[in-house]
Formats: sequence, structure tokens, C-alpha cells
Amino acid sequence: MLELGRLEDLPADYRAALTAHNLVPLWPSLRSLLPPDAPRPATRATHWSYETLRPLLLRAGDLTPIEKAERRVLVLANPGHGLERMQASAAIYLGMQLLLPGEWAPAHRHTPNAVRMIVEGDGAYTTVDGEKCPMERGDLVLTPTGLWHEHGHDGDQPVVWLDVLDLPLVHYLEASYHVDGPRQAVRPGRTDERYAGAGVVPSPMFQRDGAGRPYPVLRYPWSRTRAALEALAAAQHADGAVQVTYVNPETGADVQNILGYHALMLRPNQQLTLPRRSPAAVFHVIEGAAELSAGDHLHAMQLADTCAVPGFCTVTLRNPSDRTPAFLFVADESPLHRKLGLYETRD
Ligand code: 1HN
Repeated sequence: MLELGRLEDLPADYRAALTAHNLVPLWPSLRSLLPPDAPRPATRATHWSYETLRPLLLRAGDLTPIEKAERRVLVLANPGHGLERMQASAAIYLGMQLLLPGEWAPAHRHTPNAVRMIVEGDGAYTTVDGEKCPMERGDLVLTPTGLWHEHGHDGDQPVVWLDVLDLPLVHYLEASYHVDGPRQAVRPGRTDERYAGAGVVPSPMFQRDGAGRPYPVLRYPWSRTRAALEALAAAQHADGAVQVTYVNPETGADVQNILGYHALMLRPNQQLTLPRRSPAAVFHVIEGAAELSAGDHLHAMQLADTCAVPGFCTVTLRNPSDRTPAFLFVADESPLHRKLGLYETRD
């Protein structure tokens, strides 16, 4: 490939004149903007151990009262982007949030989309758009763009959840902001119960409210997702991938516009090489354990551990147990890549 001219090849007075007029020569940067064959992601395969993170998060509970934090979160920052940027990948933000018994994280709404994957503890809830969503381990609770949300905790032990947001992208687009609000009035009814059956939805002719909402389901209980994975595993040949995608039951589309969410089951000792794809992804252990290899790195993921991997990377997952299945939560940038026409799979 042809060597292009470097910035240093240009005379200093010419460079200074360009800078003075807000001009930049393209050719010294062209190869890094458009590298040959595949992107060169800043995102690094990164592993956050829950065993390491948990005591630090609990200590934040002693050090910083909820009133001083609003959201008490340790951000899982990818060193490839620089920790100060607080991003797990180009479009994914990850944080572990702690809520102690009796605490309340006040209502607000914002432009980035969020989901919560509950990691431990009982008795907390998130009220989203007036719906009180119980938070039980493994549940997925959505707080889509623009919807009011607040967290409360009636239990007696700390509750921890993983927050996943498309914040880095929305911030990059200069579209990120929030609005504070009063405590929400809770309305009756739960969207997880309205849409309890796979393959059937409430008949639109009898729906006064609910039908036509862009986010018809706000909570996906783990018990049901787990049962769907078990049933899929039983119905499928033994070496196939067992994964489900969280969808909007009214449209069949991904639950949010930018990030996609999935639950994956690894049978005892199953090894699964994922297709090489353009979007970055995040893996989080809901039950069991998993070994994740990404490029040359092997990460032994224990319960509640989280890994981020860049796009175009070969990822292999393995369940080290010969007795119990492992269950993983997966978040990825695939809806965004598909909408932008950038989605690719490679052999
Ligand atoms: C947010 O609103 C929450 O509501 C958690 O719990 C983490 C990180 C960045 C921006 C907004 C929450 C967040 C956040």
C-alpha cells in the first residue's frame, strides 16, 4: 500500500498557517481513519471481577450517602478508551449500582436508553413510567429514552444491579441530557404480566391502554427467560447455540433502538465460538461460570463477572462445569450497526 505523506513532512510555517485558519491536511490521518480491511478498535477485551468490585461498591455505601450520589455507581471503564471516558465500548456504558435498604434514588428521565440486570439482593424496585417493577436477580428492567424512572428499596440487604446504557453514543452525538422530576404516582398493572405468553399478545381490539406503546414491556423476569432457554435447549440439537433475544412482543424488534440484549445458555461443558461480527459486546454471568476467550486473552468469568469485547474479535465461550448449565446476559451494539448499514459478519 502506498505510503502517504506525514505531517512532519510539511514545513512548519505551512502547518501553522493551516492551524491558524482551522484547516487540517487529510492525508497524514487517512490510514488511521480508514485502516485496511477491518477497524482498529480502541475497545479492549476487559474483565471486571465481581469479587473484586463488590467490596469496593459496598464501601461506596459507607463513604457516600445516596443524597450525595443520586446514583451510587462504580463505572466499568474500558482502559482502551481511557478510564476517564467511562465507556465499555464505543456505544456501551456499564456501571454497577448499589442501593441500600430504605434508600431512594429520585425520579429523572434522560435521552440515553438504560437497562438494569439485577445482580443480587431482594426488595428493590424501579418505577418506570409509573410502573413499579420488582428487581429480582437476573431480571431485565428497561428504562428507555425519555421515560421517568426512580429506584426504591424495601428489603433489608444491599441490592446491586448492572446498568447498561447507550450513553457514550448519545453523548458523542451531543444529545445527552436529563430532567429531574417529582416522585411518580404508581399506576396499577404490570407489563410483564400483560405479555406473559410467548407468541401471544393482548388482543388490540380490547386494549384501551398499553397497545401501541413503543415500549410495551418494561420488565423481563428471569424465571421466564430462563425457562425459555431451558425449553430451547431441550428442543434443539445438543451442540447448537442456545440464545434468546429480548424483543418488543408487539413488533418482534429489539427492545431498544441502539443496543441489543440477549440471554445465552451454555450446556454443561459446552464450547461455543460466536460468529465474528462488527458490533462490540458485553457478557455478564447470571448463573454458573464461563471461560471467555477473545483474541489471545482468556478470562475465567465467575458468577456476576462482566467482560467487554471489541467488534471483529473471535469470541469463544466455554462452560467449565460438567454438571450445571451457565447463563449469560449479553448486550451488544447490533441494532445500531444494523440501522446504520454497518453490520457485518466475518468467517
Ligand atoms: C442513570 O440514570 C442511572 O437511573 C444509572 O439508575 C446510571 C449513568 C449515566 C447516566 C444516567 C439510573 C446512569 C444514569
